[in-house]
Amino acid sequence: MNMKMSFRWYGEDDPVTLRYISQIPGMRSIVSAVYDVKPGEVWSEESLARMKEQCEADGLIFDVVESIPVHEDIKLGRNNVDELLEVYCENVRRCAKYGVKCVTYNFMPVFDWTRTQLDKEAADGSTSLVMYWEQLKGLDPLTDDIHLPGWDASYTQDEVRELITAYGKLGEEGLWKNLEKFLQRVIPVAEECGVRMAIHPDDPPYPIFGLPRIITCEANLDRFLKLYDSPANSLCLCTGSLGCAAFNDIPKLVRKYAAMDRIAFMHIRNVKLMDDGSFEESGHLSCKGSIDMYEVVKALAENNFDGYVRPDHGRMIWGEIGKPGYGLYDRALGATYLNGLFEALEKEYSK
Ligand SMILES: [Mn+2]
Repeated sequence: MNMKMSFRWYGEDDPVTLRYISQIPGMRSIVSAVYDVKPGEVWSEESLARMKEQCEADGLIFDVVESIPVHEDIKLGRNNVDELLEVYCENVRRCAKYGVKCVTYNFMPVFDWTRTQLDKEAADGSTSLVMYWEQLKGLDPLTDDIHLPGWDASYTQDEVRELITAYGKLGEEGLWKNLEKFLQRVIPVAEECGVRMAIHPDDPPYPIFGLPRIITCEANLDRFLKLYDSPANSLCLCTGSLGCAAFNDIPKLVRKYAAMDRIAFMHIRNVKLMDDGSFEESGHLSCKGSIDMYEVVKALAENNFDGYVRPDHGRMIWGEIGKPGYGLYDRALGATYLNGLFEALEKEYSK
């Protein structure tokens, strides 16, 4: 097949082993990261070499990194930004040295994603991540003690308040400016070492608690790609993140950016949108959510997409216990479903 099927692995502490991942039909690549250092620190070559070896021992290729986190001070454009950008570039070079071809990152202020519950039970007993506006309403992180699931617990409430205030002052245009500075510095390094940088969209793709969000919609994706016109400056197009806003037409976006060869990585999962803008993560099938997966894969196949694909979050099924969204079973079912769609559509469009 043209596309490269991949699976996220959280390293040696992940209850899902590389051996199990290698048993999923058609699995090729591992998406991982070095987890024992903080953002803004250099990744050790030993850790990268070990990751590469471990994957190869199970017949898998470690060639996608998700993610090299961007330090808040880079996003905020604080005084130490040059030093932090140099560390970032060094990490890209080191990843490339150990075979990595694609590096995912995001430019979301403070929180990588927002959900109100990680184990919402469906009628069939499976559980998944959800965001209900009803549960968010009336909460103000500047005055309340909020601990939403998935938020970095290493921040104190005061630190969170300080960051939220700083981002409020920075605003969207300030964040765009700092993103451009990041790209000007990092993309030439990525080009030099044969890596495609893939920005992950904001999840969800609209402001939360007044924090600016910029990787959200077609106009902003266009603006982002124009900031640095190079295949090394590409998208990690996450159908579930962009798809939890009704204003995003996912197959249309996929078709457009695949035709421009500006998608390096596809995160494919489904979400079920509610009338009030709330959403539930659902199984991967088209019939289970609001996104038509046949149309998404068709848009890729029409454009001979040969980048990376991974089944993004799955539900917890069959009694599995593990990291919410990142169990083995439902993501494996997602990969198998996607393999079927890709085989059919790639054959259809390569004729
Ligand atoms: Mn994603």
